[in-house]
Amino acid sequence: MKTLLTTTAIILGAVSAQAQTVGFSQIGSESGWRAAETTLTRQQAEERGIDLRFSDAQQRQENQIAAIRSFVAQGVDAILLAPVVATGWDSVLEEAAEAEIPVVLLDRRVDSSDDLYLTAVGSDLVHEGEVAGQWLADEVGDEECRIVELEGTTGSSPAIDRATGFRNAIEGHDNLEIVRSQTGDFTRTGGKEVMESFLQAESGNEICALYAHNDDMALGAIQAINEAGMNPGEDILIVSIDAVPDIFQAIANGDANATVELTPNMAGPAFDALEAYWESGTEPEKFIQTDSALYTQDDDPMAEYEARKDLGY
Ligand code: GYE
Repeated sequence: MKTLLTTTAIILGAVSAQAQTVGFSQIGSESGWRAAETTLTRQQAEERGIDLRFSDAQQRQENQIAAIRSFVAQGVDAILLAPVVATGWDSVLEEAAEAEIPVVLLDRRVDSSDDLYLTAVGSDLVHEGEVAGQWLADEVGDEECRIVELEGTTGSSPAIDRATGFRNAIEGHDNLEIVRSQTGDFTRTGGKEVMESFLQAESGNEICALYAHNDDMALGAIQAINEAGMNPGEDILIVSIDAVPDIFQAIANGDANATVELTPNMAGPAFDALEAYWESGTEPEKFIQTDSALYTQDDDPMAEYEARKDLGY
């Protein structure tokens, strides 16, 4: 009897662990933040005995749709999706729903009906833009300030919402004006190239501040500003979003001024929600929100750098 129970327990344990297979359709590795998200998702899956099937979409929606279809065909137990853009997901999400495979969205949103996914884990993207805009408004006071903006990937929810949030915050501050805005695709190279074109186009005119939708673009822009013989963080104020380690080094050097934190650990809350759902059918909230703290030169940037530098950025 005793041996039978032990064997059953082992089999059951093994089956349930083996059964938890999760497909992860990741956008790519356009930024240090996304690389850290991938690292932490792999770590979280390993710690929980989840078999993670990873797919890198190289920034292309069609690759993500193909990956989701392949996960459905494999009969995985859940799908994690970081959607590169906000639109065009209805049909593939319907296919996963028909196969009764729960989908959890990570860090970005879709415009599909929320009954097509189990939950979405992410920050309040509009609020992030508002925090950045409020910091700049407080920093420059009544001074005239001509702002250039490095936008994220066109059509992505962070690019749309962070632009909206920033404009909400500077509304009513007539001394603050966005004079140029263009996508740098969330990459350092994109940030550098577009900032170079802003500096050329605005030569002779003063650029007071740069608002970048993520730190990687800001770090590329800092290079461009330095190469143009100007002082980033002084001649041009710089505020961005993510809180990657390198931006804290730049803040410590005076090359950048402020960043809004976005935790790369989206998988923790996502797997918690999935485990409760698998175990007891508990339906999570439709949106699991992560915090968005502001960091400036007053927040011991080198200590923040040290705390983050080994997190897989
Ligand atoms: O801010 C950026 C990445 O989707 C919110 O994507 C995320 C953004 C993040 O490229 O670094």
